[in-house]
Amino acid sequence: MISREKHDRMANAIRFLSMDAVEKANSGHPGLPMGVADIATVLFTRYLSFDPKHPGWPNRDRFVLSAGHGSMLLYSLLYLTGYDDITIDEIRNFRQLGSRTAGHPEYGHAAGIETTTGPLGQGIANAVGMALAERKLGEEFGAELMDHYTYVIAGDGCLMEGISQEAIALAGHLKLNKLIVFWDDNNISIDGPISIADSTDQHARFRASKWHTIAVDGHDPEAIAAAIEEAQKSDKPTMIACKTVIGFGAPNKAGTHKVHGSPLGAEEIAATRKALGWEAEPFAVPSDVLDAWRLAGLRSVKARKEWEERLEAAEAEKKAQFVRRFAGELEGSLAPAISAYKQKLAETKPSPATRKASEDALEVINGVLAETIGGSADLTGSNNTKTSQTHSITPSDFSGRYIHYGVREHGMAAAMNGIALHGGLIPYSGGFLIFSDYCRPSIRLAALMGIRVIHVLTHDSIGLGEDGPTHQPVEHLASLRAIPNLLVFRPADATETAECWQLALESRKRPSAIALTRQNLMAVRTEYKEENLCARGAYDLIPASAAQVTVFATGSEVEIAVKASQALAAKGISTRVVSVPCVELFAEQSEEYQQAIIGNSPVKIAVEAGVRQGWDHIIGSDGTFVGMSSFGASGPYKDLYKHFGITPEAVVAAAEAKLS
Ligand SMILES: Cc1ncc(C[n+]2csc(CCOP(=O)(O)OP(=O)(O)O)c2C)c(N)n1
Repeated sequence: MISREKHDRMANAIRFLSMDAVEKANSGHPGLPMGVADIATVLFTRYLSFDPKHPGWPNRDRFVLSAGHGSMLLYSLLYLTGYDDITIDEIRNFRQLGSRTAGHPEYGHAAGIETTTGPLGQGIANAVGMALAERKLGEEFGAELMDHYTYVIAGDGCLMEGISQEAIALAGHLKLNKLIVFWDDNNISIDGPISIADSTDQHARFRASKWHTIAVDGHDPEAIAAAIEEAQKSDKPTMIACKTVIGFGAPNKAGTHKVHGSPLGAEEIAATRKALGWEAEPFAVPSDVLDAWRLAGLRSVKARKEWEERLEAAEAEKKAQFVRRFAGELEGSLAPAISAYKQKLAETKPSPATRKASEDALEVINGVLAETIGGSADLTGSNNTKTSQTHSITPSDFSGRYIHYGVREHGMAAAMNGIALHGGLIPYSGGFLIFSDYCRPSIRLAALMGIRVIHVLTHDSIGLGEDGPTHQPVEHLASLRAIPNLLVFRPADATETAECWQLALESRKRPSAIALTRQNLMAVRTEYKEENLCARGAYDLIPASAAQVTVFATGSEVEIAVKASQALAAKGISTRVVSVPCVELFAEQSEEYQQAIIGNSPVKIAVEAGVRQGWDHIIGSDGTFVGMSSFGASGPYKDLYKHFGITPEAVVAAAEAKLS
């Protein structure tokens, strides 16, 4: 039992570390850590199950600081509880180049940072994915191996962001009752009191989304503890509204927006030291307080060891699966299964839309990998993401492998990040390429974090036809390609689709977007090759020596390039066709390979039913681009391709014009 006095001193250690680090960095956000220090102290010293010396323990509770600007809260907690990665020097170097203590918590910088937060609303939505993963894995491996809580601290900003509604609606629907969110109800954001911009009754809102809600004084440790215990018993996710004072303890600035995001200043810090009775020097934590925190860090060692014993005692196959999946390794049988499938494709030469080819590839993949968990933002029949193995998950039955995310692309993408971060599962899901814009902030964070999530993005051009320009992506391939560390695949036929899926799955440290067509495409890869040709990003599909013309194309436009090359060849113009299923992988090849593929034909043409941006790297600024330079239009897709001049005839004419 921790006395009130001890509790206060432990919470004050967070407050002073945060204040002092922000002061030294001369930037940062002291208000939130000072305000929620009591909540965090109760959680970390009495409830959170974690082991700083074994931070990757799969059954640990997850803690997400959704209000990432309060990063010093998390860094203080990690230092105080004894994580090796966050030393007092790291705290001193808060926000400095090369430190682990970045401005906002960054996944991968230090153990204990469960996700990258900062863009408000993402963390709470990640946590929904973590809680979902916990529930799913608990169903699959049993509570003896997977049974933990997911805790979140979210601020007013997180709850104002639209993504939070998508997230809480999904969590409420799925009854993710081991998800517990502390709302830092401090009535302050940057511009001033919340009342200048929001009048939401958050309790009513959460309850309407099928959550349990509790209200407490966020500075009363026993009330916080009682609320956590009540939440743990709930059959719904719980939101605990914690009334707090931002910048608690600062005599002149507490409770105002002045403590939100600026250093307090030497004078106010001195006054706070006095007010809270804290005599220690900056960055010094009195030994009795540090000892108490370090003891709190040891609280779950026994639970962790008992869990390890249970894993050891588990049936051999189950244990091996669990260990493999949490290590993020694929089944060895995946590659042979893809090879066998490619062999079949070479024999049958089917000509489906690539969205259907993706479904067929997934049928093979999902048969081999039990860890894939599919889904769609209410477009299952259009995205073709559901296979015979992936039954739907329902609030009462998590034995399935398919999530109906509802019409919530942003929430879906953020939940997928949470699922991947949790471990044990590989999330993939479906949406329209056009609505990748709705997921973009989460896709970007997946790329920044370097995690394996796979977005199936169908209806990838004017080729979707009649739905018209609101649904026809034009700039989306270019804009996704602009995100560092994201692989953007655009396969040309069923074989390339299978290869791109394999590459996406094998990319453990980056997310993938797979752009797929609605319309049928002819097989362009007609011979079996064991090698994954898409792995180099671009390759010779139709070689030609001393080619006068080289046509580069992706996805549905490869067929156009092939037909154009045949017409040009018939006219005696030697033409090469290069398929470019993944620009990013191509850019990673050796200089020699890239040069060889780009080649030195006098005429270089790129064909892609999107904007030119990005293509000059391959065709040069004097190259010819056959694609889109405006929004699309509504009509049958064949008419649209003619209307916008993306046809074999247009490619032939462009080549001839350049050669003449
Ligand atoms: C998506 C997004 N928009 C804007 C910001 C900039 N921002 C950082 S903190 C903040 C205000 C948040 O207020 P609140 O959650 O109440 O935090 P507190 O003032 O209590 O620290 C804003 C607008 C951001 N980080 N993310």
